[in-house]
Amino acid sequence: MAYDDLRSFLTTLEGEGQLLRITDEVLPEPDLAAAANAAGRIGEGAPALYFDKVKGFTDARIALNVHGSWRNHALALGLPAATSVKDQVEEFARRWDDFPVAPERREDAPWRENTQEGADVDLFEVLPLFRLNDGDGGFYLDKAAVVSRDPDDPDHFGKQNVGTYRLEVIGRDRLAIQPVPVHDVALHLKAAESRDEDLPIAITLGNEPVMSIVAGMPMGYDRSEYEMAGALRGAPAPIATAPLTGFDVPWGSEVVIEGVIEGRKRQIEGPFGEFTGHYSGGRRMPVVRIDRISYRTNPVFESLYLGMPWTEVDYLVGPNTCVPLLKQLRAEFPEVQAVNAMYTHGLAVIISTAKRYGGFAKAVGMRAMTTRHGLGYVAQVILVDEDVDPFNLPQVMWAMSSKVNPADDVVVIPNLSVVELAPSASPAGITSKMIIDATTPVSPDNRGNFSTPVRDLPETKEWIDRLNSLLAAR
Ligand SMILES: [Mn+2]
Repeated sequence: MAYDDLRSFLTTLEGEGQLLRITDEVLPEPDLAAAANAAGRIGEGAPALYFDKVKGFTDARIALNVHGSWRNHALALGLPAATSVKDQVEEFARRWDDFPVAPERREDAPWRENTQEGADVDLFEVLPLFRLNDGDGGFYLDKAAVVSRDPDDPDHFGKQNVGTYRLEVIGRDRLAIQPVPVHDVALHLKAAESRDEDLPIAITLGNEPVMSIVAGMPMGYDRSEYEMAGALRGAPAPIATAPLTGFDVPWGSEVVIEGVIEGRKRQIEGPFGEFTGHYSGGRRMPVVRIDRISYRTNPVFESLYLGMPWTEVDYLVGPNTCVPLLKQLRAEFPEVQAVNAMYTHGLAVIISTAKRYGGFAKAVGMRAMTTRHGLGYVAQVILVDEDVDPFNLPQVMWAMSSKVNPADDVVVIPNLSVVELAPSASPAGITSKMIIDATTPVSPDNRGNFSTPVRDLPETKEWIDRLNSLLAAR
């Protein structure tokens, strides 16, 4: 089941018991963010939250925590709500191989119903804005898909980028944007500024749920996010042409904001409580001028709470970070079994791999650091044997505690690149990185006393089934 817009997904969530309508009147601050924060503390079954009685707003519909549990993430992919995390990642990886699936261009986009242009542009009239964490410097749009094109190759569909970047509202027609250097929009902006031009952009809010997953996924520069969304949806992604920029945007979005990133202009942006679970302070960032807003009648404002894990962002960028790394590593090292990159967008990664020969696992770890995503993340890699499930943290801790001889198995490489937001980096953007090889050494790396591992008994699997059916029959 593929959803063409946010509203149809919210309807399904409600039918599955995975959307909670808050019918009491609430305060915009701190209630909205605190409720979304609380949803992340409830656990794997947490619902999406829907508010439409917010004090001070005569007209507001706010959806939070839409991807904020494994049940909701499964439903977004059209899987049964109870699908395990491991099965969701495996199904994600299977669908990845269907790339590219051409999008379907449609007319009559619902966001054409209402328009603000030029001097009439006023974000505060369209969106019920509220702050998330109590140290944030302002209102943020943190779950938008930002569309831009490569100024040096504007007709290349794959180089057109769709990404999620944090956006601070700094005026009724102005935003500040954070283009992290390892991300595609920064390349586009750099190209525009080197020509002394502005960079046109389209910002879409309230998107169908797979588009939100793809917009936060590390992908090759010239691979189209729409063609990937088609693969993951199992159906072509519906797109439409944005009226001002002519860019391709999701057909079903609630709001489409168009304008330009003004070339060579910077303004203070922040602070903002980030996906790292820490604030990033105020820094000089590029500025967006909004020239046109198109929006559905009675738009739903979708936002996302983020902070100390787990919060919605951890679900949103969990599987979508694991699978690209798995695919890139396996292309060169078919021995790689599974990748768990669900910790802080892959700042820490656990990889299970078979070993070709002694020293092999450490090479896999170094390769993970030099993937496209790894250049900005992957600061710590734990390697485990092929029979250890990297999603099973007790097994990973067993491997760490029983297989690692620190002098031989911990490798620290100084002064590598990392996103500036990484709190432990010093200076910002530079960090040492670490490989912990928790695999069993193999020849000619003859170390330790690993000759006789204890395995599950051959009959154990049969007994699992037997115990489960006896328990079910009680
Ligand atoms: Mn891209």
